[in-house]
Amino acid sequence: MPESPRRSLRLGVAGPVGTGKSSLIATVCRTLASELSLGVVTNDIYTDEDARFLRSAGVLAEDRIRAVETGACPHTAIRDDVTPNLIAVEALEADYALDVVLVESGGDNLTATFSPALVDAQLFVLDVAGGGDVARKGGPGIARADLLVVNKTDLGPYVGVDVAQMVVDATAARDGRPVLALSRTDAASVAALADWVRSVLAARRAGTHTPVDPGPMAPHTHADGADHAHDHSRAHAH
Ligand SMILES: Nc1nc2c(ncn2[C@@H]2O[C@H](COP(=O)(O)OP(=O)(O)O)[C@@H](O)[C@H]2O)c(=O)[nH]1
Ligand SMILES: [Mg+2]
Repeated sequence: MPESPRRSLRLGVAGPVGTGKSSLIATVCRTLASELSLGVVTNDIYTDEDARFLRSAGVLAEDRIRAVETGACPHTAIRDDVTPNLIAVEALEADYALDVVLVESGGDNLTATFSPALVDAQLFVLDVAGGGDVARKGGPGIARADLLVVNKTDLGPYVGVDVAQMVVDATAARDGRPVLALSRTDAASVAALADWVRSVLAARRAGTHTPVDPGPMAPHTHADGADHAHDHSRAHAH
């Protein structure tokens, strides 16, 4: 079936809680909203906190920012059953002629990634405050997301992290895939992030962008054990 002319570039933003995903999305919107038509879908477990934050940042019209409440473990909604997210993305695309939709994951551990059924490309966000060794721990997002962001580089001196070394370690874990050292206080890094979004959009429009599945989650258990009723055995065996 031919793709709808209104189909946007769907860009996933994954990474642990607090690494700066919502802030990064706000920065992308602030930087690109004057040249591209943008929309955002957030994934919160029980609230629409991220959508509220982004709406209050005032970077896009409020209705261009939609919340999906996942109600369970966030990686389920971006990987195993992407239907509620796809519905939200397609509704945005139907309402606006969009160039790019950014989908923020609910924030999980180091191993949650988006299914290529939901997004065309994805960023994985780490921050320097999470420790300089985190990039070496690997995992599908760190190793194979389309772009790895090492965020909050401005905090390096305060948390005793050598940002340059962290970028070297991250690059080594990625087999040549790109790593971006980012801080919202560093205009050059923000410009580089915007350029990356533009380049993926251009590649997708030229038909030269191939969505990549970073791979399933590693086996894991959940702290809430017996009460945890979801099943994501398609992605991995417990
Ligand atoms: N110092 C610094 N703080 C940042 C930066 N980006 C985000 N933050 C802060 O990090 C915290 C978590 O950011 P948020 O975007 O909510 O993270 P999320 O949970 O991944 O969506 C907030 O207090 C942000 O203000 C940055 O570039 N530098
Ligand atoms: Mg957030």
